[in-house]
Parts: sequence; structure tokens; C-alpha cells
Amino acid sequence: MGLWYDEEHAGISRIGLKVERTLFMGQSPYQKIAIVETAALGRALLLDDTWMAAEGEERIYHEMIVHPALTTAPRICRVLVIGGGDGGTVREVLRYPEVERVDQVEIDEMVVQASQEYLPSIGTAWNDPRLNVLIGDGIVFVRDAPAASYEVILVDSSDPVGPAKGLFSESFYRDCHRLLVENGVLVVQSESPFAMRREHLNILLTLKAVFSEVHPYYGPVSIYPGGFWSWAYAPRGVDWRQPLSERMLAIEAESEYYNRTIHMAAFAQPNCVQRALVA
Ligand code: SPD
Repeated sequence: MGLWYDEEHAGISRIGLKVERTLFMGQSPYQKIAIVETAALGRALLLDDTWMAAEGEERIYHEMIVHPALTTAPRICRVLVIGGGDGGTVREVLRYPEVERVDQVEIDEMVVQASQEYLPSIGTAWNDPRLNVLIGDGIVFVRDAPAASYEVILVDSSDPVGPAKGLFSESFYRDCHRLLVENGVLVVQSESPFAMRREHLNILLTLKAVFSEVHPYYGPVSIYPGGFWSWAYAPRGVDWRQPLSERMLAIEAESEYYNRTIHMAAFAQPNCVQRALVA
């Protein structure tokens, strides 16, 4: 049978992978951190026994959290990433030559250090001179940062429990709105529309209280509950339907999953979400 690592979801289901060996196990001030070698998907990161990223399928999640915003915002010189301590999100952001600076604010230094050591295939851009990694609380950072300092903000958090809970609050979204320039975009990971319907809708409705438009979009992530995940695109005057052709061509040529057709299709909304958003 061998050793299996299971994420238990809501006490009624499990997402399990066969584990060949444990590479890192630690307890930071914020959470339990594990990095394991799985038989199916290579090395994988878990926080508090919840799957975060696995080498064999992380590209879908990281391409989807980054490229819809980065192909549509007119200017993308200054990008803020909150969370994302495994390095996959900043790797995708730094594929754009127009990006001049990425500030990444991650609360848990141990996640960054363990990922740098054991997940080098995910975090391939740690040494990019445009990247400025700050260890600190994203909530405090956005509260104190000056208005209109970023063209794109990406929130690559864990689930809305424990250390990430405050990253789903209305006051946090208000600070993100203030930090964005006109014609800027905020994207947040927004849980599973099926396995975490209540959380997903709460995120969309909370964002809607702050941004005049909110557009959820969807894609597969096999190691997350439900296997089908979502992100929410909250623009200040940017149209998600208009990716810039030159940028799209360059990005889709090298992506595992993301392309123009996926971009357009991902924004199709299930009826249950549509109804909740107009109610
Ligand atoms: N259920 C897990 C949700 C985690 C989303 N963020 C993952 C971080 C990958 N960079």
C-alpha cells in the first residue's frame, strides 16, 4: 500500500497522493509546512495538511492566476503579489519583459526558504533582479502603501482560514482598490465554486462591495477540493475581453495551459454563480 498523504476536506472527502519520501517538515509561527515527493505529481507543498502546489500540475494554477490580468492591463510595470511563497506566481509574472518591478509580500519566511531549497523547479525566478521579496503581513503592507502604486495586484493566498483569513476581508479589498492605478486589475484566488460554494460566493460578493465589476473565472486544479478552481478578476476600468495581442502571442507560445481560447472560455459563469451575483 505504501504511504499516502491525504488532505481531508470538510470531514467528508479526501484528496490523497502516494508519497515516496518526505523532504521537509517544519512548524513556523503560522502553520505546519511539508514538502513531499509524490509518486504521481513529483514534489509537492502542503500547508497545514492542505495541498498547495505540485510540480506535475502547478502550471495551470499559476498561469491562470497571472495571465488574465497581465495580458489585459494596459500597463504592467509595477506588480504586487501577496502570498505565493512557493514562487510559481512571481515566475509567471516575470515572463513579461514590460514588468519592471514585482513586490512580493509573503508572511511566512519558512515557506519561502523551504520552497527555494526543495521546489527549485517551481520557483525559477527567485534571482530575477526585478523581484523584491518582503517577509511580512500583506494586510499591513496594503494598509500602509501609497495610493496608485501598482498596475496589477495578485493575491495567491491559501484558503480563508488561519493566517490567510484577513486576505478575504472587505477592508483588505478596499486597500487593494486604493493601491491600484486607474486601469489596474486585482486578481485573487477565490476557492472552488462547487466544493466551497459558500466561500466562493462570499469572496465575489465582498469584492463586489468594493469594485464596480467582478468577473470570476475558472480552471482545473486536480489537487484542490472539487478539482475545479476559481480566480476573481476585479478591474478598475480594464476589460477582461480585450487581451493585448502582442503580449498574448508571446505568453501563449510558451505556456502549458493558458492561451487566448482558454482565456475567453474561462470567464464563462456557471448558472449558480450568475444567479447569486445578480440577486
Ligand atoms: N486549497 C488550496 C488553495 C491554495 C491556493 N494557493 C496556492 C498557492 C500556490 N502558489
